[in-house]
Amino acid sequence: MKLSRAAAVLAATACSFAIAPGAMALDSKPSWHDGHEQALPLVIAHRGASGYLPEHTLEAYALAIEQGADYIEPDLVATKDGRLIARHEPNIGATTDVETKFPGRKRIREVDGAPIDDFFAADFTLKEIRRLRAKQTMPERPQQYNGRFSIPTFDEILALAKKAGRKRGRPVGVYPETKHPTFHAQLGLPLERRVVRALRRAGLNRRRAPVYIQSFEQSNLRFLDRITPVKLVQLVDAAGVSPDGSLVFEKASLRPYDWTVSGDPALMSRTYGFFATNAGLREVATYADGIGPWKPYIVPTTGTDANGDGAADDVTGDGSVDDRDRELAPPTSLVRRAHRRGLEVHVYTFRDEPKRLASDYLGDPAAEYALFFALGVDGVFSDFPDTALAARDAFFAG
Ligand SMILES: [Ca+2]
Ligand SMILES: [Ca+2]
Repeated sequence: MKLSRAAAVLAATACSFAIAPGAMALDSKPSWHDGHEQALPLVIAHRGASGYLPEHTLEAYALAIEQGADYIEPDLVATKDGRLIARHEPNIGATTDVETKFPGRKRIREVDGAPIDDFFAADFTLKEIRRLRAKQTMPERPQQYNGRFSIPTFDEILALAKKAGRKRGRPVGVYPETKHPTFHAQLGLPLERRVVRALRRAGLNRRRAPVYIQSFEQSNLRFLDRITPVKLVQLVDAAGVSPDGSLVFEKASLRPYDWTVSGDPALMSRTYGFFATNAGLREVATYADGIGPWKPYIVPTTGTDANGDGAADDVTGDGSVDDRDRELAPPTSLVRRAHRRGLEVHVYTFRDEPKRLASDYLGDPAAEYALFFALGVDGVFSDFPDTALAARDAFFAG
């Protein structure tokens, strides 16, 4: 029965790591700022409270802060005039109304080796970007805010965090991601020094500042390690999970793109999976403070492949194959091995929608958080910070 299997996985993990729910008292408040060891896993508002409001808008970040998120997470891309703005992709056709405001500006650009026909932030000045309004990209999420919120700069996000932190009496952390660093460098708009300069302007370019910079590429993190004292996180991607629970590496999620263009046979023979090996973790520890793996690196899921075509079947019979058709497999040792090498583990992405939850969770996102908390993760990237915080309260209060 599903419930008992989920409970068994939870119990097994709780035992093997000696962290039973409730074992950590809530009286040790999260003292995560200014370098003290954190008592509770961080809740990182992924693209803001993006489950509720269009992602990467000041309104979405403000809602996340109001809900109590420890960190807000802006993805950063560059404009033509070199300003950093928050967008998940360098192409902005899906997340803004650019097509109606600048219909003639569509073009093909190659992003990480793949041609994309779209509108690109790098072809617009910040002044032009200011005319755009954000759009919800997921059809199952609220659409009524489309066209209402503008596209913020990184400076504006840092200002919001600072102001909101003062108001609530506890810092609002900022967790920027450098998006497609090689792409931006090739355009003559490298992101790294721009990020550091913005942090410096905001008084946050300090080791103990509530800041993590994340990247899916490696060489730009090594460079950042030389030019800023703030904490760095190596993101670890994969393209999918096979029915047998093994990770799939292909296309944009094969390996960091800087490895692909390096010409170095050793790097080109690796996939993202390298980062999850002991050798990979040792390497990451030389330049970063943590890893940001996709969830299945820690709790894989399996599908049923009755017809043997290599793809998971629609077990629930609802006409689509999604996470509800998959079951939890035993957790990996990644969290423990990362901790042994002094690395924090921040996992992405937690979402409330039932179709994004494995069958064992029975549609309850709190069950998923509880499992990852039991496994000892140090942070969760969530589209629904309020759900994450409620799950954290419940788990650590026992
Ligand atoms: Ca991100
Ligand atoms: Ca299904």
